[in-house]
This record gives sequence, C-alpha cells and structure tokens, in this order.
Amino acid sequence: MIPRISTLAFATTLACAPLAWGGTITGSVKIKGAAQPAVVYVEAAPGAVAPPSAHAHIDQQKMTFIPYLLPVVVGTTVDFLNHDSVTHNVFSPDAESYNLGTWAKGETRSYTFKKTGVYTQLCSIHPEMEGFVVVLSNPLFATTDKAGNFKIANVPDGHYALKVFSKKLKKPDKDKKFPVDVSGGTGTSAITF
Ligand SMILES: [Cu+2]
Repeated sequence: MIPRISTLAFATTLACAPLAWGGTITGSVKIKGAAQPAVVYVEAAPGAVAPPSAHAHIDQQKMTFIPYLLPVVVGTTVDFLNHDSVTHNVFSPDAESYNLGTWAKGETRSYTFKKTGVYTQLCSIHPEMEGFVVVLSNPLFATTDKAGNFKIANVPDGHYALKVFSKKLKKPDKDKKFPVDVSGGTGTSAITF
C-alpha cells in the first residue's frame, strides 16, 4: 500500500510541474539615452511569495556597486562585500532609510529588504558610487541585457501588466504599465519609451 501511495504522489508531482513552472515572457526595452540595464517586472502575480533563504549579493569593486542594478523579491537579504583596499560605506535615503556603516576589504554587511520599492545605494566616502536595489512583490522579473532584451521565466499562462525600472525614467513613464498575455507558455512584449 505504501509504495502505491508514493508512486501516485510522484506521478502527481510530475504532472503538475509544467504548470507550476509555466512559460516565459520575452521582449525588449528601449529607453532613449539609457546605456544602463533596466529591470522589467510583472506588477502583480497570483499566489503567495515566500522570501528566499538564499542571500543576494552586491560587491563593491573598483569604486562601483556590482551589479549596479539588483532586483530581488521582498524579504530578501542582500550581502554587501567590499573587494577594494579602501573602506566603503552603504546607505540609502529611500523608504525606511538605512546606513550599514563603514567596513574594510573582505568584510560583508547585510540588509534585509522588508518593503517593496526602489532603494538607491550610496557610499558616503565615494559620492560617485551609485547603485539600485529594486524590491518586488513577486519573482517574475528580469534585468535587460546590453541590447535591451529580457526574458522572464516561470510565468504561468495569464494576463499581466509589466512595469519597468530605470534611473532614466521619470513620471509618467516610470508608472506606465504594459499589458502582456502569456498563452501556451509564451508571451512577448516590445517596450519603447
Ligand atoms: Cu565607497
């Protein structure tokens, strides 16, 4: 009896897997005058989202934040590692605002993002340093490549609204929504500002 139950459970898992892991949204984002990547994300997705146990990472290397732009799901902890021989600081004036202090090469400080929103990352020692953490309500997001192309994975079939974050976008562009239908596992979107 026990083997039969586990066989059934295994078969059910296999049958559900394609639905759970869904399809993809592929597309492109063109922003006039923007050389930097953008984050494309599904504004609202069905289902509950658990914060990932794995940490995300931003390195401070050669006086820059790498990556410059980091999308994460709300509840994610980001580790900031200093690779440089000088000390760095990390602070953000956005939302609840924070200052992680100053630390030396090889050391890490962490911050857990509890609310959605865009958090500018700055260093009080090096005013030229700037980065962004984009905290999102669901894991359906992607960063554009150098050509502006993106691919959002694991999207169940359905109707969605895409939004874009780029430092270059001001209101009303930054609030614009781009509808996309995912049907049969695929959806496409060409976004131009
Ligand atoms: Cu610095």
